[in-house]
Amino acid sequence: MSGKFHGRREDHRLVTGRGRYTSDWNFPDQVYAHFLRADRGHAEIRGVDVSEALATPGVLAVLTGADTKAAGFGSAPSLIHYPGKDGMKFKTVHREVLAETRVRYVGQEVALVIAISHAIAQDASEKIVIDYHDLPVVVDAEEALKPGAPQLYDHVPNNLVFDFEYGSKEQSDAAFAAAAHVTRLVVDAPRIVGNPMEPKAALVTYDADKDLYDLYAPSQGMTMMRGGLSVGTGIPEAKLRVHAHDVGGGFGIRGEAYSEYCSLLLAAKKVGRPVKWVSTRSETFLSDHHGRAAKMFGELALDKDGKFLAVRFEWIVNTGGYLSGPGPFINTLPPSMHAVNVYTIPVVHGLHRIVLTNTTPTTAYRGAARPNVSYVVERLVEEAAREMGIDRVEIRRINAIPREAFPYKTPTGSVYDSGDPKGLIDDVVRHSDWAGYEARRQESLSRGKLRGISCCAFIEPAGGGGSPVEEVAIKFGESGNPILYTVSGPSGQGHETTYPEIVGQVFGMDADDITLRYSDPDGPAQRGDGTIGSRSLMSHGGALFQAAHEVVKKGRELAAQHLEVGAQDVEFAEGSYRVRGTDLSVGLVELSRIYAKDGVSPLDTLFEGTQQRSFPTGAHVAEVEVDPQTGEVELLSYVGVDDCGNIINHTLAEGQVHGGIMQGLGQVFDEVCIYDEGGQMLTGSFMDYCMPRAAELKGLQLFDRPIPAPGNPLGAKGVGEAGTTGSVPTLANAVMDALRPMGVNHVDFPLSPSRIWNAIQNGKAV
Ligand code: MCN
Repeated sequence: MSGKFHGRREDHRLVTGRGRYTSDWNFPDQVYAHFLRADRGHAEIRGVDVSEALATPGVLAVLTGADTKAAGFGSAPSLIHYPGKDGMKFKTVHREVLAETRVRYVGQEVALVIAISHAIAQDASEKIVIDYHDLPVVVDAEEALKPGAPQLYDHVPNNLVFDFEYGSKEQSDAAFAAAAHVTRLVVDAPRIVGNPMEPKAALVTYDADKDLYDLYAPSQGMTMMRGGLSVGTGIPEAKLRVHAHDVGGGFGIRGEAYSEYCSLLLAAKKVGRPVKWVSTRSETFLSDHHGRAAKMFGELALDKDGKFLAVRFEWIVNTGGYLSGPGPFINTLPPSMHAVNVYTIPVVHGLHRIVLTNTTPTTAYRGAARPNVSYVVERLVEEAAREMGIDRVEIRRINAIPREAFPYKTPTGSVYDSGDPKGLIDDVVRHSDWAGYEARRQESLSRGKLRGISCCAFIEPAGGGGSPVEEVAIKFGESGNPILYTVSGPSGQGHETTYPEIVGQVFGMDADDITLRYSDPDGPAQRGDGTIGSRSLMSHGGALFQAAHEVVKKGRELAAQHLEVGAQDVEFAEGSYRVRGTDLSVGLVELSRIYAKDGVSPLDTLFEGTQQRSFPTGAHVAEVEVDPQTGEVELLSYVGVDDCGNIINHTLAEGQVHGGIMQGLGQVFDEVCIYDEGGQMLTGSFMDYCMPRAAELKGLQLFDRPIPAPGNPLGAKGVGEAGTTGSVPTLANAVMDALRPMGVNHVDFPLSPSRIWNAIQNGKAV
């Protein structure tokens, strides 16, 4: 596809302040909302007195759990429809949209105040008196599993909502018993906060005549949000119109129909005026669903030559006080699909426990659980190489799935569509000048610095979703130029650039003459999934590609009639239909204009695409320097070689990998969300929570080594999360490599100066 960069078409609008984020929307007569949130981790609610708040001048309404219950609001359904260990059924738990009987984490919404200004609503909320009866709190998932731990729900013994098992215990026990060497380790992927730039926000209008709600909110696609809201509130989907224009970052956590949105729908109906709510950054920390929060135990069995025989895992996942839609799902089935990473490991066994605690629910956050998989496997491989005295690149090469073995069926039954891990490793080793590393290490040593390098490989499932179809549409607007419609909405991915490029190539038109309208409740495309799982280009982009061909086909018939020849005599090239061997022609857009009636063109096409999946792969190398005096780490270079199939826009794909690496870097070096024993978040602001900064990512070089995906019309694989899945293990292993001479073999995230300094003090220099 096109390797030429035309610039991101959305950027000019966005950097010149013409973006339209949720808080930019305003309606006449609008009023403002403020949520009163639980100030404690676990408590029974014995009474809520809103009388003083309600009597405050300027307050229009105060909603509590009794109101959302009376409205029939319920909980979102689970995505898990498969059995767990020994046939265990997933235990769903009910969440009161506004807490009525119990709160289970600090920040849970208890009451909603609507007033003529936000300040009045906030002041009034402080007058609400809640009679809490405190209950014992548990914030750590391992603690929550222990007998005698505080129980969050009567019907969930030991707080265990799901125990998922995959692979074969029998076979893995046998393989481990026969192994020449076994490497074991425990790694932690601590809880992190998504922190999109745009905080959670909403503006709701209610049209009483039509019984219609319009919700403006940052989302990763209107259909997922609409479906979730409908299930949560019982309001039919047809009565819910979700608008998501510009979205200031999604990262997985903007996909859900949060409780706040459900309450706001009710509020708008109750007060009969548009209701606006924009959360603070503190609320972002407390109430946006969090990422990761998993502890992983891993074991790798090897024969005497370093061939991998089996791998087994136990994960303990902290799912928070309630269940997010995707959280339990992304931590169970998808990780089993790539548990063997890029290696020919014949046997696998895994147990993943999803555990409730008095913390904010956790969900999919860039990479979902894939960076956990690559982290635990690549840490195991690295340690196995060290323990056995095998070169760490070589051990990867000898175990990598050969290119000719693709499509490759893993022991859990998933099929990797295409790839060449060894080729990726060879490329990245070359591009990173791995061979010259020793000299660079010596040079660092001469300055008193510890240098480390690592090479990691990964593969991840991209795509998927719940909808059986992906609707896209191409309409020829008033100017005659095509307008594309998709239900997936970008939150920074650049769909406004790439989708028109895909269709422009088929139509032989300049992409600048093609417009994308996403998440349009009035548009023709209304079914499909949103922007999750690095799926949009394959699924929506692929469907647009097919729809564009459909348009060209329809146009050929019309052009033949118009030109008064048989369709077989008409050829299409560079945007025009031409009668073969003549200079008779008509342009596609011109044709549409001629035959359009009342704004409808005979070329308008609604197309039903299908779900697409692929397995992007990559091999990354990072080189770091650690100052043993301070524990500070400097990233010196980062080289990535990725296979995301055919690339539509190289600059965008590179930007995606770059952004993903940055988020992995944040997880590895900076970010961690900490609760105290009472369930209070200790890292609830940017004063306490360290975000990665641009200057931390140095020496970035990205290359692609594409193998077209055989399964989708574009031959593309997802790229949105690859950087994160690759960078988490790569950066971690590079730091461990630097610390080895100090006798340190593992440090948990975040690899902050104090942790590293302490590890060096406690290590035994070798
Ligand atoms: N692309 C391409 N060639 C390919 C694959 C993708 O040119 N072979 C382009 C696509 O056209 C698109 C972008 O790269 O513009 C990402 O495409 P894709 O991999 O299909 O991912 P999605 O569009 O579905 O985006 C979702 C993915 C996820 S799951 C998270 S989380 C994430 C991410 O994208 N959140 C992001 N990238 C993000 N980037 C920004 N700026 N903000 C977020 O919130």
